[in-house]
Parts: sequence; structure tokens; C-alpha cells
Amino acid sequence: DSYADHLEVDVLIVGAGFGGVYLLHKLRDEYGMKVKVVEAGKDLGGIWHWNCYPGARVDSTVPVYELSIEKLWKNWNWTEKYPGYAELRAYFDFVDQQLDIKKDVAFDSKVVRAQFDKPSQRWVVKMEDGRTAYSRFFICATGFAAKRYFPDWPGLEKFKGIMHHSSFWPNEGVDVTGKKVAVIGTGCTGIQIVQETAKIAASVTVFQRTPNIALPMQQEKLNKDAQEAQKKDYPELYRYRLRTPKGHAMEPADRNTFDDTPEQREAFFEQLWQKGGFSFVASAYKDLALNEKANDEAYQFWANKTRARITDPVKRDLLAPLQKLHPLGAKRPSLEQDFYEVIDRPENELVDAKKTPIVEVTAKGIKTADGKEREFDVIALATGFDSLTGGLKDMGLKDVNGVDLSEKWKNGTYSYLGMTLSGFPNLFYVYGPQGPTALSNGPSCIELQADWIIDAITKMRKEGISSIEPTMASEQEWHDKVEMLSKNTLFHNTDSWYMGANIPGKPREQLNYPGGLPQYTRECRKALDNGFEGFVTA
Ligand code: NA7
Repeated sequence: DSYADHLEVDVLIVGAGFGGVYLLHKLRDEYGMKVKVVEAGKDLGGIWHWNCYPGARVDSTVPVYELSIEKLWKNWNWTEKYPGYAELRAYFDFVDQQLDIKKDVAFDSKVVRAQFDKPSQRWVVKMEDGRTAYSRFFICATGFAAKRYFPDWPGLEKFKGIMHHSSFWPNEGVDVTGKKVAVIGTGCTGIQIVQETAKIAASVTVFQRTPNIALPMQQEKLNKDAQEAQKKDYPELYRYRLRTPKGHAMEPADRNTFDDTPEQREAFFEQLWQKGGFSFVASAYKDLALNEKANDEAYQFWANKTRARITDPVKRDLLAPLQKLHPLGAKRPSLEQDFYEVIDRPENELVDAKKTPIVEVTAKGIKTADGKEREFDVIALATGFDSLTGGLKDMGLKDVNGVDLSEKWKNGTYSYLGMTLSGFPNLFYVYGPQGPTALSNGPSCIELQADWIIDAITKMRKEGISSIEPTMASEQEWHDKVEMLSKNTLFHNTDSWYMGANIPGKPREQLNYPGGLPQYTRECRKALDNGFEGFVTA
């Protein structure tokens, strides 16, 4: 369903991923509001709509990674502990079947301008094709990876083969059978593409600038009966996940690294390793992200395990150097299945893109700083995103005086509670900058924030408040709080997209709230309980 020229609703939501779907369902079906979602893409799913590159898969485990809506979990079972994109898309189809979501989503609707009109107390939102929507509340559920990052290599347009950014991979796929494939980037995406394409490609060449301290996924098949038997515990699981720092339903150990003897440490690391996935960071010693020496211990364990899997000595030193280059967990660790074995194979090449950076894309392939040109049939750009702020800055969001959000955030990001913006009355966003976002399990963070937004809206209605917006002072305070919390961690001095460090010229600052979900929840609740503390109400 789409809409014609004029649309007037209580709440307009941008984005039809987990955030948009959850908010639409709750506000429409439980609170009786008139709600519409506008979505730039052609289907539901958000990140799972855009990402269909080979091997695209979630790094959180189900059922922690799903919506807590009873009608959904009662009637849905997964086939794998870490589902791939196709299964996640099927989940969104199922969500639509159960909750009748699509009838209130306008697809192919890209927002290019939005501003709150004070006299009429409503948002005026323009789509790329000229349509306009009006709403009392405006919620951006656009995710943290809406804006792709393409390095500005000369010649990007000259390549004669097939080249795609990971999140623009064609839906029908690219047949890499017997092809020479290049993968640029070794973030989570790059590693997934390498593992998958290497199964059928003639060769895969990986351009690595920084090694990923990738952790073993320990994928498992799931069966229906076992899931059904667990379902009585799901409601508690969904509550519990919000009480854990990262929303993964995993808690750090109650002790520090050096409280244990070396033998105890080895045994503890081994136990986390066997559990797999984010256990190695989320259930780790509580000083893992705080103390460099403690982090070294975890790194050494990782390096020993990983080096043992790589026979080529040059690749071994590049992929898993004995000397730690950045703290384990302070850049987003990928979850891998057989990445190290795959890249170790002689037909696959590992290029040290730190020593010999990519300088040009040519008609035939990629040229590096040593003058070498390698030829490829397919190039996968797994070069990441202008994360967290990029998408929001690109939507033409104007404050009440017409100043664009990109101007407001030119020298740094200012929000209150990582959900509201001064100068933008009745605007909310979920899973964006200065919330727990990229340091947390998506559905946990999204539901927590969405529930807060719903409470704020219902409280306004009850109290006859027409609009709220945070003060600039509360934004400054929030910014300082996020920085202060970050400075105590090893995240702060590590170059990563969490810190805005992956985009040339982007201000360097912590873009995620690093205090964990329980503390974040308390902060947000306090603002509501104290009568919209930090906001101006009208
Ligand atoms: P990431 O994690 O930002 O990874 C991008 C990768 O691309 C990373 O390895 C970069 O190296 C590399 N990169 C970027 N520019 C260049 C140039 N110019 N030359 C060589 N290599 C380059 O993006 P992903 O898509 O993997 O993951 C994004 C998140 O989405 C993921 O973490 C999940 O949370 C979901 P660098 O490390 O900067 O040296």
C-alpha cells in the first residue's frame, strides 16, 4: 500500500526494519494512533532488506535477536542459532502476515526534507518524488548503517567487471563461480563475503588494512521441538536481555582478569570460546574493555588459537599478529566460521593494504601503492558506512529555524538521551547516535527506546502537552556524559566507526552510549518520571 499526495497521521515513522515495524504495531494496534511508515526500499526488513551480499548473517543469537511480541515468537521457529539474511527476510514476511504491517507502509518513499511547522504544530515531510506527509510526531527508525562509505579512489567508475558495495548487492545475486573475486575490507561484512564466495570462486583476494579480531561463531542448527519447549521462558528472556549491559542476555563475569590464576584464566577463556559468538566479549572478565593488560591476556589467548589455524607464516602474522594492534572488542569483532582456513588456502591471497594501500581502481582491477595491478572479475566493496550519524544527516532534517541537522552536527553530535534533538520538537529516533545502538543487540535496544518513546507520547497526551524538545543544555550534558563514560574504556583510543574514525574528516567522538542498557534505562526513565526533565514542553 502506498499513499497519494496528501497524508495526515499522528505518527510518521521512517524505516521499515525492526524499529519501524515494532513502533507501527504498538502505536497503531495497542494505542489506536494513526501511523504510517515510509521506507526508501521495496520491502520490510531494514538492514536485512538491504543486505543480501553472499554470507550476510546476523551475529546475535536467536531468540535474543527477535521482537518480543507474543504473537510472533509463539508462532515462529528458527533453523539456525545465527540466521542468514534469507531467513531474516522470511521472518519479516511472517511478521507482516501476523501483524498486517505492509498496509501501512509506503515503500519507495525516500525522505528528502522534514521540518516541524510551529503554527500548525506538525511535521511536514517531503518525499523524493514530491509527495508530502504531515504528522504530529516524527520518528526516525533508519538504523545506524543507512549511508554507505565508498573510499574516494580514482577510477571507481572505470572498472569493467562487476563491482558492488556490500549493502547494494543485487537481489538476484552475482554468480562468482570460477571467478576472480576481490574483497576490500575485513569488517564483519568482508569476512562473511570471503567465507561464502571462496566456496565457489576461483580465487579470493582480500585487501586487509586492519586485522579483525574475529571470534568463532560456533553456529548451530536449531530444531523446532527444542524451541517450542523453551518458549515458556521467552517472556523472562526478553525482560532479562534488557537487564544485561549489551542486551545479549549475557553478563560479564563478577571478577577481574587478574583475580584468577593463569590456569583459571586459560580455563575460563576456553569455556567462553566453546560457547562461541559474543560470549568472549560479553561474558568476559569485567575489566576486558577497561584495562589494557587484562585485554592483552584475552588477546593472547585469541592469537594462540587463531594462529594455530593458519599454516602460511606470512598470512598468519598479518591476520593474527603476536603483537596486539588494537584492543580485543574495541573494534567490532566479526564472528567467523572458517575464515582463517579459507584465507590460508594457496589460491586465496591476502594483501596488506596498510603497507601497500589501494591507490586506484582500473578497468581491469585494483592498483596498490607498490605499482602492482591485480585483475578481477568481481570486486566487493566491504568498506563500511558513515555509521550512526550519516543516514540522519542525509535526510534534509531542518530545525524550526531551517538549519539542517548536518550543520548542527558539523563539529560533533548533540542529542538528548540519544533519541531527541533540540530544535526538532516531537522528533524521536531509535538505534541512532548516542544511544546504546552499535554496542548492543539490535532488537533489545530498539524495543527499550521505542517503549520509552511510546511512554513519552502517551504522557504528553494525558497531560495535554502539544510538543516537547530537549534544551541545548541537556544535549551538552548528554554529550559530556557519553564522552566521560567512553574515556574510561579502551574504546576511546581505538580507531573505529564507533568513534567516527573510519570517515575522513568526521569528528572523533563516541557515537554510542557506553554505559550499558540498565544504566541507560535509568537515565531515560528519570527524564520521564521527573516530568520531562531536560525538555521544554509546550
Ligand atoms: P566496517 O566494520 O566499517 O568495515 C569496513 C572495512 O573496510 C574495514 O576493514 C576497513 O579497514 C576497510 N576499509 C575502509 N576503507 C578502506 C580503504 N580505503 N582501504 C582498505 N580498506 C578499507 O563495515 P562492515 O560493513 O564490515 O560492518 C559494519 C557493521 O554493520 C558491522 O560491524 C555490524 O555491526 C553491522 P579499517 O578497519 O578501517 O582499517
